Amino acid sequence: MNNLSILKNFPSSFIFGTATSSYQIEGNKYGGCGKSIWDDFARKKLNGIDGLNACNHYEYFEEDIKLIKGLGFNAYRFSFSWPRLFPENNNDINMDGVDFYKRLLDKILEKDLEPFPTLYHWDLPVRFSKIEGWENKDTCKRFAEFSYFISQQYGDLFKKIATVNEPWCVSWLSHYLGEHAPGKQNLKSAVSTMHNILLAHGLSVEALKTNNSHEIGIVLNNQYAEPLDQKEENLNAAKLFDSIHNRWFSDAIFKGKYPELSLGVLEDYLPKNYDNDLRTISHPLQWIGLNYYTRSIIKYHESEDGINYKTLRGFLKKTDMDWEYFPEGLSYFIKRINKEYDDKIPIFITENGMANDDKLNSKKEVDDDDRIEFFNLHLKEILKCIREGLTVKGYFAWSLLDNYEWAFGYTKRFGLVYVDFDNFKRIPKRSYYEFSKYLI
Ligand code: GCO
Repeated sequence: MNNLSILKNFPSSFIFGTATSSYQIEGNKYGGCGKSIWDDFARKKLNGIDGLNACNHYEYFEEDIKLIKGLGFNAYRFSFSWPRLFPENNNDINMDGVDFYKRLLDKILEKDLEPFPTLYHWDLPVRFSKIEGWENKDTCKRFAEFSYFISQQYGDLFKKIATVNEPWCVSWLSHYLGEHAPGKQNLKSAVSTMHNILLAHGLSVEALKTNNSHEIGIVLNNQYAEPLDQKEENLNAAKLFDSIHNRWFSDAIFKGKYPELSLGVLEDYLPKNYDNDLRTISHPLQWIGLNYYTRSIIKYHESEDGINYKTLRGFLKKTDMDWEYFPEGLSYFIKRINKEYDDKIPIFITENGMANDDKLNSKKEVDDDDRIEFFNLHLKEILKCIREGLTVKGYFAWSLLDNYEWAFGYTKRFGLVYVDFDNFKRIPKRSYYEFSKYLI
């Protein structure tokens, strides 16, 4: 049996928390929430499996915050839902929504947890589809207004705030691979979104800066690129994957430029004078969030559009998403941030976790030993980084609850807490008790 006794070795100042996102847990049928691009996508592409109910966190949030406290954690990462706050347009506020996040933040603070809110975790109000969503710079401006609103409304209730969650998913996964809303498969759409979502981040930083007390960050997801073998074509393919998936976003944010390798294939699709925006995109940040799950094996594969690679799965142990366990990648990227971008910036692992085929046993318990192993292996890497003097300051397990796993609907369970989606009953898994055993 695996355990998490490693937790005893972490410095007392290290932050442990768990992360969620609005669309995945809240349930948009409650509290006057408006529709997002995910409702539309679910209707068209996912047989209507959507976040209508999700975990009904809207009604169960007090129980959920208690559950976080019960883990011995001291922080909670969640996201604001733009369509909940502005269901119809950017002027008419839904007061139920405003009240909901006030009650949520009050509860978080009452339990002595540090709130780590995110402004955008993919639930773009569906009305923006009419103007092509993130392909249109107007959406970036509206996002800056939304950021300002949040800062004005709740700014004295949190310190740290993240602008955008995983710009790669917002752009490449959703506009080139077509796997997430809005489900486009078009290189031009993808590249303009890769730029605009970063511009939206930069404008959001400017809007948030009107409140001096914020510590502003962004959350990037990195995936390790393992070349299939040492053949030159595969080595180069892995470099291109890394450049598009990872470096595009971190180079822009930390260095104010896009990597040459990516520009070689993508520059033609960028808006004219994109250079000017890079100054806005690279405003200094106070912290950086890193989400890490797995690696991909990369093989050269010629393609008409110049994206000459293919991703394969390897032979390491896999999670229920078919993602390989590759904990070494986590320390690799922590090191990269400190060595290549900024040796002082506080790094928070804002997501890490696994889907497991969890089932209730005869005692109505969930024994998720594989998840405990997964956490243990990744925490080991983090501890190594701390001992090397790297600036990693916190770790957020993805996720508190089994929830709506996007295009996979409710079939993939990532939670520390099992959810019965028929009646919203929450049942802590063994991994939950492992954290609390060492942290309380
Ligand atoms: C992410 C996503 C989460 C996913 C998780 C597992 O930020 O990648 O924020 O919403 O559920 O990553 O796929």
